[in-house]
Amino acid sequence: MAVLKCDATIPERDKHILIKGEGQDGKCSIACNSATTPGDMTERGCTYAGCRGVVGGPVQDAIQLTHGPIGCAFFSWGYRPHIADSDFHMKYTFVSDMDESNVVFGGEKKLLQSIIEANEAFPEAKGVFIYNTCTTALIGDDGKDVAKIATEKIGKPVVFFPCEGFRGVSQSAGHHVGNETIFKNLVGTAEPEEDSAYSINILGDYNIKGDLRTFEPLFEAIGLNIVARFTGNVKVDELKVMHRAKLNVIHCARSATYVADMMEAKYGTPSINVTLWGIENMSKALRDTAAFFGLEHEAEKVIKREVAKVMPKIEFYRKRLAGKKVFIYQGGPRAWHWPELLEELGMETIGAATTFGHADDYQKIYEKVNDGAFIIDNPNVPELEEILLTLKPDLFISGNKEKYVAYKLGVPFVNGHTYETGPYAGFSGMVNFARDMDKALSAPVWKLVKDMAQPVPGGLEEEVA
Ligand code: CFM
Repeated sequence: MAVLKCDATIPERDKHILIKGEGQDGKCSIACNSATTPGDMTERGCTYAGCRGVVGGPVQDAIQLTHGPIGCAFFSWGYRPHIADSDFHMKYTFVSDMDESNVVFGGEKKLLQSIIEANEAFPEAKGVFIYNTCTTALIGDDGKDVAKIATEKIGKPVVFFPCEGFRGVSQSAGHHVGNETIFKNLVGTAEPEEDSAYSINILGDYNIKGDLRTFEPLFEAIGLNIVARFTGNVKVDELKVMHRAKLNVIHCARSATYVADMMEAKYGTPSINVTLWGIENMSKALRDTAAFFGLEHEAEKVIKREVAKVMPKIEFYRKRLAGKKVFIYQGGPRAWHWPELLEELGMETIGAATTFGHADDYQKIYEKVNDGAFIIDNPNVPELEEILLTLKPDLFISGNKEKYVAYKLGVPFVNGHTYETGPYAGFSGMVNFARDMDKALSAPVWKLVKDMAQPVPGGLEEEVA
């Protein structure tokens, strides 16, 4: 019998479920990062989504041009709040708008024309990023060649991302393509006017709802210069010189380790892994980074000052949140970052899931949850409903796609992807996170829902009960 009732017709899903317990030798042997089982209504994104939406999209002064049908451009535009000093990339999206006749006769001419037109309309852009889609890959358009011709024509870097949607099993492959393409086409193509011995890149932060402003000033306060962010609030010109930083500080290990590895191989740039969420983690991130440069003393001063500012507020929320049980469903790493934050607030992670996590992500989740915790890879909506009804978490942390599932079932919800208010990074962000969880849990509406709502007769709730 399937672990979850709703999986009776897709027994393959059982391999993607694990309950932490004895006899597992500390190893999380869950099936993950593999092709979705046919019939499973997956919530995953495609390779194009991971490349255009996650890694390339935040670059603030590039023309973000989708080579494909207009729907691909529309649905990858504007949903992720990776804000920047210039809102060019959020305000506009561009597409070659492939239609049936272009599919029959080829879209290369149309792509070249789109690049030229877009550049004429927005001469302030510092480059053009072209993202390949399933359609244009299947008909064999040579976007790379078009990019080469266009670079000469417009005199700016035109970068082609081979991120056709079907290329990998999830958006995770798109991160890889995004890293590799930016590395090969931009990194090291210019030299900075000034060089600093105390310089870092922040890799794998995308400035969701302004995350950067919570921690950038802290790194600067200990005496460090940030050359480039990969890719939150970054400019094309900053990506070109990022090879000159002395250290890569990796925040999202899933989406940005690739570029760190390539920089290490080519330029010898060392890197460290950090987590910029949570009081303990943020302190450790500053400490570890500072230690590389011999700035330990400065770091301690900053940590002491900043932690003192937020601790009274954290204590306030800790009293209100302690003991609450949480189910987490994130794209990848956040599912292993949040349990640590929740623990700082006295809360417990009773279940965790990711959309596209790899084995290393699941191992980290496994090590951070207690025995009996429910771990599931890439859950679909019926599975989520069943989990929320049987596990009965006090709080569900997930994303926009799952928000209404939680609301309908009367489960308090916090958006861990794009945040309720945010930002959630850094010391000050931890206060926002705690406050949003408290708001979700204490909202009077849940009592009304529980008192007044009637389950659908014969619905899932009855069946599970
Ligand atoms: Fe890294 Fe991200 Fe995440 Fe991610 Fe994402 Fe995101 Fe996420 Mo949503 S880069 S892997 S592809 S931390 S958009 S900012 S929140 S699923 S866990």
